[in-house]
Amino acid sequence: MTMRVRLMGQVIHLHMPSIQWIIKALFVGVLLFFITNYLSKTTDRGPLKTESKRSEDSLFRPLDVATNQKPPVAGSGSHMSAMEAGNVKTRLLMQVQRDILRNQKRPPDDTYNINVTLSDNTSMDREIPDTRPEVCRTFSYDVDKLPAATVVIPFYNEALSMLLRTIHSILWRSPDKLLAKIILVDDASTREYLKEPLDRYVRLLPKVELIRNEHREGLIRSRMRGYRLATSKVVLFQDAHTECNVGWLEPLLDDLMKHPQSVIQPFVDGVDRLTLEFAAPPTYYRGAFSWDLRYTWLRLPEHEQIRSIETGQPFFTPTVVGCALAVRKDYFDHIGWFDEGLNVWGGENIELGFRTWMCGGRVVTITCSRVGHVFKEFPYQFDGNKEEIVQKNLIRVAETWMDGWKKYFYPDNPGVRLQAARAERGRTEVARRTD
Ligand SMILES: [Mn+2]
Repeated sequence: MTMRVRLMGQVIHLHMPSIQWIIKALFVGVLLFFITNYLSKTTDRGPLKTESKRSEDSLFRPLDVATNQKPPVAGSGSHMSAMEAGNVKTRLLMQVQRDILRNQKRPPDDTYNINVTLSDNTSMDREIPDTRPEVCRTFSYDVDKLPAATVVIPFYNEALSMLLRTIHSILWRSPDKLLAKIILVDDASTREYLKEPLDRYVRLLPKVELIRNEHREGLIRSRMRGYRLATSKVVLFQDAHTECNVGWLEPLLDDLMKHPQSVIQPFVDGVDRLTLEFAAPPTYYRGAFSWDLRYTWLRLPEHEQIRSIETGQPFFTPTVVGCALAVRKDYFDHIGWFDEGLNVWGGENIELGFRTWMCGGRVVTITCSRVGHVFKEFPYQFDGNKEEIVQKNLIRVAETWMDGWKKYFYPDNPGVRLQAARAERGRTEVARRTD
């Protein structure tokens, strides 16, 4: 059977088998088209699959809740935070963060006395409740008229994620213009994760400088080392396990502009050492001291607390808290810094409180500035005998500032008597040996 087809004046005889072949060829063609199309799509999907696997694998997922949350913001209106303005390579930063946290070799949680496992798995940029009194949110500050601040953070064998969260919270919640620098002072830490891994991370962050002590210097001398490098008008000293809340910086700077002769502190909120919950204390406290010169918290009288909550105004504080304080550089130079004759830790905040008040300055807590602090059982690690070092410091404070009031310090302090006795025994032994 043939079919005659006229094509361009020519008559073509087509045999049926040819027609069948043409139909078959067309069918195969269409089939091939669909197959290639399908294959090309699946090849496209290939890398996507790997990509999503990679991002699942990334820091965001296993290590935190981070990406599901809105980033925290700097306090003053549309001002960019130091982190936002810093052109941070977020992806790289996250990769390095994951890498250094996962590969760190650290002792178990109880060595730190905090839940480091939870901290490692919690976002460095987590959102925390705004604990300020309502009225503080209505205040606005002219960022252009406020001075910039340098934050000095000494650390010794700190948990890595705690330290990073401290830095992140400052970078996210400080307007770029108001943050001059963060100076980290490594007080000769021995843990490896604070060496090269931390260097690598810090290089990716804006405004962060890391210096290291060759030998243990203690908290006080480490702070002073950082202080001497600061060139901004205001300097803040902060612990390496703290978390700054929204709008924390502006009220501090504002107060120091209005009252230059001040040593001030933010209102210290609590970060639970086991649950990491960030919360304001149920009642307001101020830093004070007992007669043995230990730091204590004294409940603020009710009328003072009400006034502070309603007006957002600062309240007077006998002594400064250890974990976060701010001072103008010109004033701190004038009153003579921390007493560097004090060793490691202990007494320095009471000493600074005494000195400031007695030299005509003022110490206040800024209600509208909130900084969370992890209260650990051991505030700072000691190389030597902790009690002995602290007692020695306190005796120095008492001898320097208490004059006639010393008589209340010594009897109230059995530790000092013990130490004095031990020192006496030591002297006798040395005398016997040198005889
Ligand atoms: Mn602390």
